[in-house]
Amino acid sequence: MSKRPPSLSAQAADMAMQMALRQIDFTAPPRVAVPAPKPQNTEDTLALKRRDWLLDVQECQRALSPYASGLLTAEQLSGEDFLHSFYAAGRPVLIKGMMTDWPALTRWTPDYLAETIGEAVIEYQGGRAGAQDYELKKEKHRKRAPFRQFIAAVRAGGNDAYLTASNSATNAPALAPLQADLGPIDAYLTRAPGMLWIGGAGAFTPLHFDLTNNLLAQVTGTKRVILIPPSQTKRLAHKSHVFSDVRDVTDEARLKLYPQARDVLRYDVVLTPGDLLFIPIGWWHQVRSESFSTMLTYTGFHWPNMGHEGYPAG
Ligand SMILES: O=C(O)CCC(=O)C(=O)O
Repeated sequence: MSKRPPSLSAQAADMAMQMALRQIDFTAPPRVAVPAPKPQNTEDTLALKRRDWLLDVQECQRALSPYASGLLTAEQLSGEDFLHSFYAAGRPVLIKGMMTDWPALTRWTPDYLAETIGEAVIEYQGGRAGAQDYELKKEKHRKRAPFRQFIAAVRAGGNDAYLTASNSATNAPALAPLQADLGPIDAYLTRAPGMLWIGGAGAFTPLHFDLTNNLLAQVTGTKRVILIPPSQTKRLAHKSHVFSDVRDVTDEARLKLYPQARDVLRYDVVLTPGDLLFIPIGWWHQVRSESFSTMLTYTGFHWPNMGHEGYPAG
């Protein structure tokens, strides 16, 4: 039975809600103002050390079995299997073969996108080259341009301009013509619209975690994702909101500053067109586009995804 697509204003409201749930935009006032627990005395410090000890021991135990650890690749995973083995378990998985009938997989070249959206003005994250804090200071980096001009900029490559999930709500009306090229992923997701990412080779999202479970759907080009389990947090200089001061665990200069991040347990994965990557809440990740890339992210799962409630935002 075909469902009527939601209206554009409903889509924009839905995307704004999804962004709020991810709580990546931390310049917005926190919805739940729980003060960050600061270790004030030796009792608190000892409690933290004991928690880190337990996380390490549990990680070592999981490493005993490939059923319990590692990043698995699955082919056309059913909703039941996804729920029981990955969503409920809080375990990442790379899933292939779920997007084979999406027209976008063959259509979404830079030329096609530029022709389809043309001169419509869109919002993107700009002025990122040379800035370190473009995720932390998202608002400062919001820019606008005719879509065709934006595509020309990302085609040239680099990290300066990137259309990200934080631009989704604003861009919903302008980018609506692209919706027809996407398909549903009914096994895992409601029909809530995804959030679009468009960037060039070199676009980089620094190390952070999300406050929701998140499904990445790669459409065009390739992206290299590094996933790090929550058990490794003590090695990642977690000071600001959901971000790691390490920023990039492949950057020797950063590793010199944060040597404890060298030995971090990590899983590297390259996303190619048609791949889905499930990133559970709290898993650290950094993402680098290896070519012109388009991708959608979804948080509208069939199962509860409200872990952000009560996050001590600080
Ligand atoms: O693809 C990217 O650049 C970042 C995606 C991401 O980190 C996220 O959706 O949380």
